[in-house]
Amino acid sequence: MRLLKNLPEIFDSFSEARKNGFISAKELKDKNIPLVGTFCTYMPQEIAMAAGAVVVSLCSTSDETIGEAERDLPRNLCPLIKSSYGFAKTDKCPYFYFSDIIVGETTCDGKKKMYEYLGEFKPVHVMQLPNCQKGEKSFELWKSEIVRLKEKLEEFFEVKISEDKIKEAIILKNMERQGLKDFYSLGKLNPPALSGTDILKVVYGATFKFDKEQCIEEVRSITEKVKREYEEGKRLDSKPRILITGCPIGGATEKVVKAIEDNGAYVVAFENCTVSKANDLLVDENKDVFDALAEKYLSIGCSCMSPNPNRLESIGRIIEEYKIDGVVDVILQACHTYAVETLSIKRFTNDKFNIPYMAIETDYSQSDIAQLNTRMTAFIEML
Ligand code: BJ8
Repeated sequence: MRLLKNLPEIFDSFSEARKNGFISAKELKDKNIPLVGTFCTYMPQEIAMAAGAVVVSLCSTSDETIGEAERDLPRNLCPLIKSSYGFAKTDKCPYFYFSDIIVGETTCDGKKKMYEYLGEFKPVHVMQLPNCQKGEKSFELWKSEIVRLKEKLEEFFEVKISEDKIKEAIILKNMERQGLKDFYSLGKLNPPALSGTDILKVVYGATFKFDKEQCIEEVRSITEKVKREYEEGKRLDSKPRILITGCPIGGATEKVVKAIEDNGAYVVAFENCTVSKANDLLVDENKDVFDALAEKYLSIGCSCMSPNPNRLESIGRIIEEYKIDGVVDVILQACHTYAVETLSIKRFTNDKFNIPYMAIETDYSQSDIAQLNTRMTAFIEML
């Protein structure tokens, strides 16, 4: 595929994908394609894809409906949960509106309790996620939950989900992950080829492009174009290189990336669900499909796991491969698991790699932008 537009236009077209949600979700419904809404990276998307459904993330990233959510839920709750609930309650999210069923997992306490209320608006299926990545019992529980999801979707959509179909979905989803990985791995280039803002536009935007084959093709073409232009000498300035880790980022929380890049550094890598947690590890195509899916998804290094060594392993690898100068941990307000984990991430980055670390607590409002700029300026000056 040839890309005729220039790179900034192409990056913006990925950002537009989410905004065009109503039209694209309606087009799917007009074609009778089922829509499965999810809130978490643990959801084994291949099962829904094998049922012929399209999977869409419902994690909301704007504060538009938080006021409405606070009428029902505590104020001192993570904005991702309040906002997601608020969009569901007010019917303002086209993806929620058009979803046939919601699949959730027992991750953090707030999210799993929210699913109980979402059942008032839509059919909800909750997968019981173990609290620990290691051990046969955790693996068997998660594998059996994946089989239970398959049975639920078979019954709900009145389809047969064969292992061959799951295998096909695994291969397609792996191609998408590999394509995105090749793209965001461009962050390893030093000096950088593109900003963290642009990396995020493409990777986050790709989750709202429902024609997977076309999306894979587009992402591959962008990667080639960026590489070609880099070789021709189109490079950004050398600046301190930042790794963002922590809670999912996107929409309102892009303010953190902006504050870093407006104040003298580039974000070259994202160790969170928006980017690497979802895509770094592929599903093994040579194993039993349920074993392979259980293995891949259970290895996600989310702070709801205890202990959570996979997150440290992933952060360590990124620090080395991307030549990171500083780590910024983004914590959504009232996210206890990520907030408590800041201590171990700080110790890990300071002691093992001797690089500066900063934790930022934020929400979906724009009221802390001045404070973010001040803190980022001070942090980047240290690097
Ligand atoms: S796999 S990071 S998408 S749970 S920020 S709602 S943890 S209180 S979003 Fe997440 Fe899945 Fe983990 Fe990823 Fe709770 Fe924290 Fe809010 Fe969170």
